[in-house]
This record gives sequence, structure tokens and C-alpha cells, in this order.
Amino acid sequence: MTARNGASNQDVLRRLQSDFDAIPEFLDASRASRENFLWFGPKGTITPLHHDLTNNMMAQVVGEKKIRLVSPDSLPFMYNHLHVYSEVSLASIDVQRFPLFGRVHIIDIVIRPGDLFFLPVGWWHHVESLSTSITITCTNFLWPNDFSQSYTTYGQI
Ligand SMILES: O=C(O)CCC(=O)C(=O)O
Repeated sequence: MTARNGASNQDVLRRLQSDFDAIPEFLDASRASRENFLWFGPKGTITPLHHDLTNNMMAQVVGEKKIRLVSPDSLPFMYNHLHVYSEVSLASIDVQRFPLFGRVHIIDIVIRPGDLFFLPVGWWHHVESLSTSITITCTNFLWPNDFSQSYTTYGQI
């Protein structure tokens, strides 16, 4: 079950929203139903390498996830063929096909229940569930948080 499955998902998830405190120092609860996203899947679920156009606060609710991170500084080596995506699969890196990727420094972290992970806009990430996992990604910060206009590739998909 992925975050952007449309209005029917949002309708179901709205009923769970009251179980999730908004963290008022950072997040605007009144925008949560539109700007919070639920990721729910079994062990082995992979979200392939991409970056977002918002800052994200990832709240890990159930299970563990490995997040592989690459700084935006590595853009020249990312084989960013389309919008926010990379041709490189971090599940199995093909350095013959993507030699420049060899210069990229990857930071690996694991998030566990109760962890809040701040993922800055532009940071590349590949996410793998190490067990059945539920994550809520919050983008409803109190401050402006939509950087889509800064990316000229936005019309590509
Ligand atoms: O948790 C995941 O599987 C992916 C999260 C993600 O890519 C995001 O919140 O942008």
C-alpha cells in the first residue's frame, strides 16, 4: 500500500488520523489528511531511489526500515534520467553500466518504531522494509514546504 493511491485511500486513512499526534512544534494538524502519507507493506517492500520535492518527517510506527541516503551534491553521478528518479537500482548497483555512480557516498540508516527521521528536500533515498512496516511521512510543516516550482523537470511525468 503506497502513499499516493488517491482519494479513496485518503478517505480510509482520515479515520486513523486521530491516532497520530501532529507534533505541534513542527506540523500543522489541519493539513494532515492531505499532506501525511501512509506506507504499509511486508518485509522486502522496496521504494526505489528517488528524491522528493518537499522536506519529509518520517514517523516509523511498526517494524524496521533501512533507508539508503545520497546527498543532493551527488546529482552529477546519479543518472537522473527522469524527473526525481535515478536509473540506478540500489538493490543491485550495476557499476559497469553506471560507472559514475561509483563516486557516490551512500549513508545507510535503520529506523525503528518511535523514530522520527527528518529527510531534507532533494536527498535521494531508497527504502527497504526489513519486516512488516508502517510509516507515516509528514510534509505538513508549519513553514513553506513545496519546492516543486524549483524543479524544471516537474512536467516530465
Ligand atoms: O517508506 C517508504 O517506503 C518510502 C518513503 C518515501 O519515499 C517518502 O516518504 O518519500
